[in-house]
Amino acid sequence: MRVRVLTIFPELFEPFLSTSLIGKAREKDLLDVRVFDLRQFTEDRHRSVDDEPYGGGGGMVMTAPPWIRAVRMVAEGGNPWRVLLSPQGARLDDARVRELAARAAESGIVLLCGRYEGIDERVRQTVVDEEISIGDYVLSGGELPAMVLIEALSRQVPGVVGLADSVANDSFRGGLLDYPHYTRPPVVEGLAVPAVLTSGDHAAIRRWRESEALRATRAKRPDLLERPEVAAALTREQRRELEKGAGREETERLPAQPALVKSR
Ligand code: 9D3
Repeated sequence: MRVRVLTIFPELFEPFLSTSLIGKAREKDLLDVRVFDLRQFTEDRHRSVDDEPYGGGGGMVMTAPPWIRAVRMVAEGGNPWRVLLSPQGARLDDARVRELAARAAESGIVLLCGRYEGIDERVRQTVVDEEISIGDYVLSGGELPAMVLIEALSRQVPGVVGLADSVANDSFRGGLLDYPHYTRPPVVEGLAVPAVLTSGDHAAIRRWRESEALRATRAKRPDLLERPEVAAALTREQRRELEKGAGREETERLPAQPALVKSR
């Protein structure tokens, strides 16, 4: 997957792109990311990228010409999908990540990261295919949203995410929240691990996890259960649990007696 980033803060991307999953994907050539300094595409002595807004008002606006030159240059004669990270964009979600990943795999993608109060509208009109926001809160620019998008897109590239992770993938669990996880030590602050998880009964463990995933979803994100594709993916057991009505309480775990804590 080919990704090109345009920003006035290229240095923000270096550690992100070298670390963990993204770093490994780039080493394996599954991901080809290049970050460009927008100032390289300026033509004045001061390499300026902003100016005062027509019509007045506070703040500064990013000027169009460097953006337009930059987007055309980094396309390298190809036809990449051009995404402006912007508070005015459509909210990023799993469906949009998958759509964008398909476009990026096909043609590559260019990410435009704005700063200041905004970008001259003619940039959007001439060199942008789609505007994306990562949520309704104010950030200082499009750089962190671009990293969020790069990480989400990379996870859609075959071979980037390991097998263990992909079987635990949302689509396998039908869009419900995750079940609770436990690891050693067996008792933390007087709270023991649910006994079923150390029982060795794999069918019972699977049922418990399905039930806990449903309980967590109902308690924390009941809106997810309204989605037709999520409702359709419920198991018979889960549907029966839902029909019983009121949500079950979180399992209370009494302080474990040290003598009863099995070491494994
Ligand atoms: C405080 C300034 N705001 C006046 C109403 C407008 C504004 C301009 C520029 C707000 C944020 C920004 C910078 N943000 C982004 O470029 C951005 C962003 C975001 O702030 N939140 C969520 N997603 C995104 S994507 C790009």
